[in-house]
Amino acid sequence: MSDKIRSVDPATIEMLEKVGDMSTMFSRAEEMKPCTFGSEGSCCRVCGMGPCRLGGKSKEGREKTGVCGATIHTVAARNLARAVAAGASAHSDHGRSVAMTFLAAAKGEAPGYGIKDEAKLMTVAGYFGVQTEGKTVQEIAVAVGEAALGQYGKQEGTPMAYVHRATEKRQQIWEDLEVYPRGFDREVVQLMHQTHAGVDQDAEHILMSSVRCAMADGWGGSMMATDLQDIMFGTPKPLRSEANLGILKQKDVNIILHGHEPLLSEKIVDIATDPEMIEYAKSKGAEGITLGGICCTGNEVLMRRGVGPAGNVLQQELAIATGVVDAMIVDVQCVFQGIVEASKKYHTKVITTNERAKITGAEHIQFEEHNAIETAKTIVKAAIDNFANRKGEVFIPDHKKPMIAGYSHEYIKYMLGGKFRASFRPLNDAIISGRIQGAVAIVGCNNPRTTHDDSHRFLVEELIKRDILVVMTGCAAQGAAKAGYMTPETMEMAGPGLKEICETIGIAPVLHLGSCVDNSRVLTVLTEVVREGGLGEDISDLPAVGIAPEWYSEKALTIALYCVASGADVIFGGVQAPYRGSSEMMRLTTEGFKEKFGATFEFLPTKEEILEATLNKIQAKRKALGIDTQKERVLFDMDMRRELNV
Ligand code: SF4
Ligand code: MSK
Repeated sequence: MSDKIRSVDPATIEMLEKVGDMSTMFSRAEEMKPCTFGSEGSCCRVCGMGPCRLGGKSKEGREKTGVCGATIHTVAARNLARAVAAGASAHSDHGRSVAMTFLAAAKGEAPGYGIKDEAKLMTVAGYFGVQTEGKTVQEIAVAVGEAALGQYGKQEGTPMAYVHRATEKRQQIWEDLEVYPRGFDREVVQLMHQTHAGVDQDAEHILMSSVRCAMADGWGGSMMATDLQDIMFGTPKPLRSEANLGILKQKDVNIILHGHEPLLSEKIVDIATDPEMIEYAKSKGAEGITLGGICCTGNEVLMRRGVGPAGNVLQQELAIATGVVDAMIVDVQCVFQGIVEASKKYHTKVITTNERAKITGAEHIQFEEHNAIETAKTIVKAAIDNFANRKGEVFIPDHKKPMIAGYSHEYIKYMLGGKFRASFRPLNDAIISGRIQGAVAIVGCNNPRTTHDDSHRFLVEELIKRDILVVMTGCAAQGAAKAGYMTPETMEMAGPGLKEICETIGIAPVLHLGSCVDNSRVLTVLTEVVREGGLGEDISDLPAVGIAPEWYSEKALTIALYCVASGADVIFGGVQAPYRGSSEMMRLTTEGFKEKFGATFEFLPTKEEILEATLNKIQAKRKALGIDTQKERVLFDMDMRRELNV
């Protein structure tokens, strides 16, 4: 074992002690030294003349190139492009499943699914140009479902519909730079074509195509996933829950919902809370059924149903090692093969459910939207029947923290202005007056190559202390929740201005905005803040930064590119730029992006450097807006009010 601190999360620390020399992501990361060429993006293996490892000089003193002559810049750009295409595909294929289920539900072909938020359906119909007058809700839903699915196969003509939700200034930038996405599938396929050997061999051109592909996700597939899920399952509103492995109960049947898509897990929540099923669990000797989430399936059922997050991505094997997880139900993304090996030591049934993802050694129960309730019943029963098979030492770390989740952008707006005057005005005013200095989105994963949850906690603490509002998604949000930072009490840790605003509005200074696809909610909030006025004309004017301090996934790279293309500065930490072997790529993503999009994509090695850079960026934006001096608060007396009314 190395000297590196593996985690700052007490439940994780205790579980790692408990499992001893069991193989986990933590131990394997210590055993597996990353390959330098691969980690810098300078290894190309896209054809049979290679693999070619670039970097350094040839014997003759020339920059090394591949057998085909490709430079390190081309190779690094190609590697990033393929990661972005994969990341975008993961999010947006999730969006496609949601759109297909949505359409089936609208046509009455998916029992168990329906429309929970009609108001949002009408709003979304507007984005797609669907006429609503004189039509039934069902007709509108069918038209919206078809329009959403149509975004995937669009070939040319007008860009994907949601890009028009951006500010006019931003849309113009996209048009000028030709990064308007045409249709999701086209952007991914074209990018894969461009990165085939002997096609696109210009780093900047490959990079801009990667941006366009990421845009098709951020302002397309991901945003549609969020919207359609909200319409079907309800737009989140704040609710209470608890976070960390301590939510598991020794005497209950414990079911973990893990992955990213809420289509099946929503139904599992329905079935597992059904009194008949609870009786069935009791008939097998359990006291009840406890559900827990991991990763973003966990975030989805947390946001809408209050299911507690049992942990974030690095805790999936450790959850099994508690010995009390009777079934881990998984769908897609961030579900690691190590859980099957871990499950062999205990009794946990790992059940794969999605046609895209089987794991050798796991049981597969295929989810079909046309038969969702029956599938959910079969799965919950399988978990209950497995309760009697527990083996191995049981240990549930006694760590959990209360939390509030469920901050959709609709709710944030409502919370700020009330039902009849829902508006971002109070937030803009608080930023202009300096009570809130800016906003930071801390998003993304955990990575065993950096201390688990450490940067998330550090940045939350340091930012709110300096009057910066923090919004979070993904595993980062779960990391903060496990530290107890997602409760109103956290305002005691906040600076005086932020504290005052939180007290007035009745919120915590750290808001959970949802899963990874819900980073689209961040784009929506930023756009609405710009539209509200007083803080410039575009997202690039706002004192706002996006950070993924513990990223691991290709999806994170996609998110970074669409956020930068939208005008938001992005900083990553932990693992460094996967294209750093190319000085040209490093320039293009920093100075180059600044010139084009008004924002940069940077990788910084330490949490302290991330904090410093974030604060500097926020202050620079405040200065440019002319709001860098904190304004004195003026309390109006009656005479002054009368004067105002004149
Ligand atoms: Fe090597 Fe060029 Fe083939 Fe890449 S495309 S593996 S650099 S020969
Ligand atoms: S689950 S993509 S580890 S945030 Fe969305 Fe967590 Fe990152 Fe997966």
